[in-house]
Amino acid sequence: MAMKTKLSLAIFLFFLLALLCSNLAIAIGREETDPELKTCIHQCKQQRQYDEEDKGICMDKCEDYHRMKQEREKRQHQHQREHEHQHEREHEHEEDENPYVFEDRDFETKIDTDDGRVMALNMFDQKSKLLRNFENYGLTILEAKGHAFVSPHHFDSEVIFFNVKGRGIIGLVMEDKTERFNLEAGDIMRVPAGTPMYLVNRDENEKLFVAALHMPPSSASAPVNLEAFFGPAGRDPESVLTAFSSKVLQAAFKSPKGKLESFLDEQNKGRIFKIQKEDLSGLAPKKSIWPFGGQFKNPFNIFSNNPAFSNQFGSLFEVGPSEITSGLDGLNLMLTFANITKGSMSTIYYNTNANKIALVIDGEGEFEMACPHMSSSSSHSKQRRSSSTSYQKINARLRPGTVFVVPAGHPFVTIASKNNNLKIVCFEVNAQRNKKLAFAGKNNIVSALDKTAKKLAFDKSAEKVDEIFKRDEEFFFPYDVEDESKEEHGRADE
Ligand SMILES: *[C@@H]1O[C@H](CO)[C@@H](O)[C@H](O)[C@H]1NC(C)=O
Ligand SMILES: [Cu+2]
Repeated sequence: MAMKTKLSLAIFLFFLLALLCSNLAIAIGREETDPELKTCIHQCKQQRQYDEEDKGICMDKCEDYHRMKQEREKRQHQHQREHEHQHEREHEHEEDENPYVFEDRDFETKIDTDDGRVMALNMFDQKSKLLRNFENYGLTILEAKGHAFVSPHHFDSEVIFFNVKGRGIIGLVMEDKTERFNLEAGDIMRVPAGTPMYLVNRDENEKLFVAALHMPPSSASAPVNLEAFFGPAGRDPESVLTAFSSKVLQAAFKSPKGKLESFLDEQNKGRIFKIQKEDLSGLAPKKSIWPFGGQFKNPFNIFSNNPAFSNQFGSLFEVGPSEITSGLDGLNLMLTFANITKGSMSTIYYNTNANKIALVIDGEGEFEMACPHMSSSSSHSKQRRSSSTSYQKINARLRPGTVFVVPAGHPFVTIASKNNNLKIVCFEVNAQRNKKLAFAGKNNIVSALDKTAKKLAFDKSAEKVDEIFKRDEEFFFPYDVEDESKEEHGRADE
């Protein structure tokens, strides 16, 4: 017995030595028969004092140690791989720190003149896998100074305008005439793909802000193009006609050579320019006696509906495809407007089907979202979590002009600062059958769980669970928190 112990010790020491040359060990570990194992077995056989049984035991021990060694190497390897992986992910993360939030610098300037500009955010350009659900959409924002005119143009996408601020006029061209509509704050106007249109700021001083969602025409499903086609124009804005050959222009317009070109040369005012008061009166919409007379639907004001939720902490207005007069019928799109009272928050909720593109139009605040698709171990996160949890907190400060997107299924909150109401307009795409499901508030999905499932899910009695989740307010709450430094401290102690 004593001899066998001594024997195991010898084999152990042998392998310890081998482990010290671990580089070598890793290199050869994958070979069919480990030379070390061969040597070990060979040495067992060479021991003169061993009988056959001793030799057998000796060789078994060799095999055991060999197995252990292999396992250890495997673990080391795995660890190394995981480490490399983590590095990769961290790198990815750094490159695309927060693919869900967009600031000024993420927008492309499409038009920039003295009298106005158009900024565009094409989701397709963002090239993050996490934005797959959004890549067919684009958002443009028009900012026009007093009495500015945006030259007639069309898009090859459907456009849903939302008049954020100011007083506008939109002119839409049909085959044989133009229909004009006044736009007020909160108005939604659908412009079918390809419709020639122009916009005017009918106020002399106040700026006009119009946000527009671009989406592929009904049946198509492809990334949108935010490039406008300016037709009735000249050199600047450049008319699409300038792309055609002189011969084609001569024949098409029955005009002598070069006449049309010099005619086009005369427009040099740019894509947005200020117009005269007398021109403005020529663009004023006619009072329509019969509201359903035209080809286009009148603008629909988002505030004309009762809010879906409203209390002293905020209100939420919604307009969806079921609203026949909204123009959104058949579009699978819902527009929402949240007005979160200063110092309040929206509940933690998610959309079951809709993907949300949100634009902050007034106030400041915070956005938080849980996402399981991003690495949880960013280099600056102090709390390493166990590898099984990987809900990354996406957060951002919100201010006017910030855009954030929330894919379906992702729980999130928005919080208004103590100083101002936070106002957010959202384009929710894929809105059919969508529900907003909340984790907190009067109707929440936890309270709605049946008793047994509640008990099982939390490992607490259903009554205890209800105590936490029961709440009378719905959807908007005060953002009441204890001293923040205390909260941080509590977390660090965990
Ligand atoms: C937002 O809510 C405030 C009350 O908190 C109200 O005075 C204001 O008119 C609302 N604004 C909009 C645009 O609904
Ligand atoms: Cu995600």
